[in-house]
This record gives sequence, C-alpha cells and structure tokens, in this order.
Amino acid sequence: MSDPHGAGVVPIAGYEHVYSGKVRDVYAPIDPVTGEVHGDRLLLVASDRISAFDFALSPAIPDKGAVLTQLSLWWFEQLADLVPNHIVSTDVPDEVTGRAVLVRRLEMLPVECVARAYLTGGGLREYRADGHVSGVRLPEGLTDGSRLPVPVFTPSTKAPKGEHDQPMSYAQVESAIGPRLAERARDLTVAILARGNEIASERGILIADTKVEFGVDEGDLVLADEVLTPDSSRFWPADQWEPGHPQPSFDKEFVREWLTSPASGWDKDSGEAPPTLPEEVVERTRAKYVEAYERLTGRTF
Ligand code: PZK
Repeated sequence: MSDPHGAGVVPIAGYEHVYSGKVRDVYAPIDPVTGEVHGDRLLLVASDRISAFDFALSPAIPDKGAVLTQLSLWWFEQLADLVPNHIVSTDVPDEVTGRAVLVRRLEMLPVECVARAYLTGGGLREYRADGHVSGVRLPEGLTDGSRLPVPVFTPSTKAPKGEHDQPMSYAQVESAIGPRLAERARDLTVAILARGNEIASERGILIADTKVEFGVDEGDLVLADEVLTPDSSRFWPADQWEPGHPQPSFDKEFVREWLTSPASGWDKDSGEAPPTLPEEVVERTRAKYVEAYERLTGRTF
C-alpha cells in the first residue's frame, strides 16, 4: 500500500496515486484510450500540509501548496538559461489547479543535491567536528549563520521514508552516477543557489541552503521536483541575519515559536504528537508563505 494513512490524499479521476511524501503526492496519468498508466508523465501535487520538528502538523496551512507550486514555477523560469526542467504543463485537474504540475517522468539521480551558502544545521555540525564541510576545508572562526566564502556542494543519500539523509562524499557521488554527471550536478546545484541568492538578496531574503533533485534525459541533467521553495531551502529574513545563533526561519518562525512556548504545553522531545496549531499561528504562517512569494516574484498571489 503506497499510502497507509491516507491523510490528505484524494483520488483524482484519470490518474493513479503512485506515492506520497510528507507534504506532496505523486500521481500517474492513465491513458483514456488504453486505460494503461502513461509511462512518461507524472502529476506532482503539493498539499497544504506542513511539518516541523519532523512531525506532520495539523491543521494544514491554506494555500501553502499553491504558493509553493507557483514559486517553483517562477524559479524554473529564472533558472531556464542555466538548466532545463521537467515541467510539461500546468493544465491539471480542477481539484488541484494551481498546486499541481504535469512533469516529464525521468530517471532520478540517487543523490540529494544540496548546496550551502551559509553555515547551519548538518553543515555546522561537520564544521565543528573537523573544520570541513563535505570535504571542503573552511576558514576558522565560523559560527551558526556565517556566510561561507563560496557556496559548497554537500550531497546526501536519499534516505527511505522516516529516516534521515546521510552526508555523501564527492567520491561517493562519483561512484554512484559517474564523474561526468557528478561534476555537472555539483556545478549546477551551486549555480542554482548562487542565482537564487542574487535574486533573493535584493528582496530581503537570504537562502542559506537548498536541496535540488535532478533527473537524467538523453545523458544530461534536468532539474526536477520543486526548486528554491521554503520546503526545499532555508529562507532567512535578511534584516534579522546575525551570525552566532540559530536564525529565525522565514516561514516556520511562528509555528516553531508557538510549539516550543509554554502556551502549547508540548515538549518536542517527548515523542508525543504536537498539539493542533491555533488559528492565529496558521494565519500568520500562511501570510509568511504569501509574503515570500510576493517579495521574490514581485507578483501578487
Ligand atoms: C520524483 N520525487 C520527489 C517525493 C513528491 C515528490 N520528474 C520526475 N520523474 C520521476 N520521478 C520524480 C520526478 C520529479 N519531480 C520526484 N520522487 C520522484 C517526491 C514525494 C512526493 F511529490
């Protein structure tokens, strides 16, 4: 069974549900003539689900799926001169309009391609251990939130559902996909983050790091999945950037603040499911997703 819990996954006429991640669902179109699954297309549907501290939260954030889908589509256009992408069409069934895309089904690289422009999270842990991040020696004196001298490629394994991705060395990436695609994946991932930050920094947002996924078509890489969204990247408000401590998250600040406050009555280390988010936290979080979209794109959502 691909969806044992079924939360938020709905049948879509003409499509077969293939699988679900924490916040997105994948369907395959069914050929109306043969009734067979169309082998070279997928429908990617972004839900309004949100997670924090590795828990799925309730309720959903209204319009989150549409905001992130429209933001990804905008970024694909901004990146089109750097890398081709998997988008085929935004003409999708009514019930998912605005939050789904029809894409080319590709052979996906078995690597999570991550680049970091600022030091935090797993990169910071590696640096504190031995002064390196993914095999790259960094200067002394960096701290949580420091800008890196140059963006660094820090690939990781694609962990099975519920497990955490493990860092991969560059040599492991070369063994997995060959040296030619490894170099191309590294250079593209770093270029995508650099382009993202050129654009975002003019609009008050820092993109600390990002994870992209590539497929292969005719021997070359195609940018797939979502790109430069708050779900795939760490967005920080530029005006609050201050190295030396964890930075506030652009989108999840209110969620994390409330969940860790006495008001929620929840202990994130208790193993218990988090409590239902209050309406005000939901509404303020929705406003942050819309604000990120509007600031970056200059468009009104
Ligand atoms: C593909 N994911 C990530 C996980 C989601 C999405 N163009 C493609 N061809 C083949 N496979 C994928 C893609 C894309 N994009 C993407 N996994 C496979 C993923 C969970 C839910 F919606």
